[in-house]
Amino acid sequence: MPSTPFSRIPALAALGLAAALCAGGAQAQFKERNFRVSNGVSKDHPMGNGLAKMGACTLEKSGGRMKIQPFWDGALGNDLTGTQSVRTGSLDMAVTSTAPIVSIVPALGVFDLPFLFNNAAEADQLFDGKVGDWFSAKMPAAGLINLAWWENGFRQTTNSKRPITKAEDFEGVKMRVMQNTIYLDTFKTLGSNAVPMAFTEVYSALETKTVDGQENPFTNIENMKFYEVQKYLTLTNHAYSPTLVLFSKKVWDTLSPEEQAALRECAVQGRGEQRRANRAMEARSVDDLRKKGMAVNEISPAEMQRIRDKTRPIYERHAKSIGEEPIALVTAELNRIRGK
Ligand code: TK8
Repeated sequence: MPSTPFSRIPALAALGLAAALCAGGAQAQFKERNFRVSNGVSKDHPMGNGLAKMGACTLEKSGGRMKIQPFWDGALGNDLTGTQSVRTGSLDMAVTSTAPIVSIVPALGVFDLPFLFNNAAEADQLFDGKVGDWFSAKMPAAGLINLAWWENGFRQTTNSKRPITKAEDFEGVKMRVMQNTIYLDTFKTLGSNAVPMAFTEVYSALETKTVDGQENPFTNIENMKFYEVQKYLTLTNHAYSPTLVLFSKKVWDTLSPEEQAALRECAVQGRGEQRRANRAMEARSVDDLRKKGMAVNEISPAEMQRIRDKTRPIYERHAKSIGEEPIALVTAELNRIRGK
């Protein structure tokens, strides 16, 4: 007499089969993937912290099947060309500032308006809320999925000619700016000779004095070693740059719902880590950059007000190219956050 009554074997077998199917099903929801990610910054940038966190998360959720593979220093293209490759599906992901891709999604231009944000806390609230979702919802029409909003940071000004202590000191400085009409206008309005250029070309342009200066968050100034070719650092905080974590819609549409959910959840986990690492590095940056030989100065509140006043007309000049709705949404949300 078999030890297990026949009557019970089918049920046990069915249970075993179901368990195997579930396990297999869970694994079947995740195929072997290796998503390549383009970055313009160098390896030890806080973007690397974010991508490491995101990658550990996708490996864990997929039973080791979904890998994230970062490439650095624009090896797979600069912000714009890398994003174009993502749109065609020849590249899976790109981590990029919004400014260089405003030609693809004009509404993103609102974030280039000078002095739009007062601090990172209000930026986080805006990007991680319904207004951030509104802008992310604009991306699929361009063949892009924005997985999360990460941080580039508040932008500072460096140059090799002189300390910038007042509005007039910008005059005659050949300033590299991102390939973006609002940044071009901002620095022309301040009297600089603004030169649009991809991030990947900035170090050599500074080194050869093709340009005198550039503007970027502390982490980029330090990570890209601009301190080696720039003497003066002025704390202008003239704009807050967000970062997009873009995924190719062409590739996205081939993924299972579980794979898509894992990428979104892990990009949000990466966001927390990237912002944390970015802000920790920023907190040390002024000291670090002084130690590396930069002359660091702030501008007096009165002079900063003059600079703000000089750049205010830019809002009106670019309202049409950005679009009424994005400007109205961002303005209303910032007023709400500020309790106005
Ligand atoms: C890095 C760039 C950089 C940006 C720039 O890929 O180009 O100055 O601030 O962060 O996106």
